[in-house]
Parts: sequence; C-alpha cells; structure tokens
Amino acid sequence: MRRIVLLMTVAALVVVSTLFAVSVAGAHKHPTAMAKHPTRTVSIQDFSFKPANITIKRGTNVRWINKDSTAHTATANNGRSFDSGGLGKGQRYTHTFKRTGKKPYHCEIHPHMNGRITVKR
Ligand SMILES: [Cu+2]
Repeated sequence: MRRIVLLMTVAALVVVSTLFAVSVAGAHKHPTAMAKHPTRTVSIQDFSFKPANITIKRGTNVRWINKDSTAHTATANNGRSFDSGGLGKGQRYTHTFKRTGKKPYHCEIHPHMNGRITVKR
C-alpha cells in the first residue's frame, strides 16, 4: 500500500513538472522561435555568393548579408521559395529552409551570380 502511494506521488510530481515546463516553454515561445534553429551565413561580396554552395539540415536559417556597395538579391530560381528583394550595402535577409532538396538561386540584378542551398533531413 505504501508503495502505491509512493508511485502515485512520483507520477503526480512528473505531471506537475511537465505542465510547468510546457508553460515556461510556451511563455517564451515567440522570442526563441528563431533561436532554436541554427543559422548559416552567406556573404554577398565581389558579385558572388560566398560560399556559393552550402549543405544544411532541414530547419536551418540561412542569412545572406550584402557586403558590396551594389544592390543584390538572393532569389530562388523557381521564383517563389524565397526572394530577398533588393539588398543594399550591409542589409541582410534570412530564410528558414523547411523542405529537403536542392534550392538553386541567383541575383535578379546580376543573373550570372548563382548559388545553391542543399537541404538534407
Ligand atoms: Cu547582384
């Protein structure tokens, strides 16, 4: 009998602590939404993406930073997955890659500028 009481006490503690953890996580959900994903940076410099080809895990953020004084874009070749729009000097754009596959992209202003994101599981 004492053993059952002890087990029930332990079970109750587990439930309470789980509820507490969930509520704490929920309260901070918004600010940490980006932080829980790793971020890789691609520089746009000297009219090229550096590095031009990267392989990432699904759910990773890719952040492009334009280091040229000329405006550039990072635009998916399929025209809809992602598009930074014009980035001036020092401006950045971040996209979270949620689906696996090869994602070739280019600069709309300078179509010879090409890059590729490979997203793995
Ligand atoms: Cu460009």
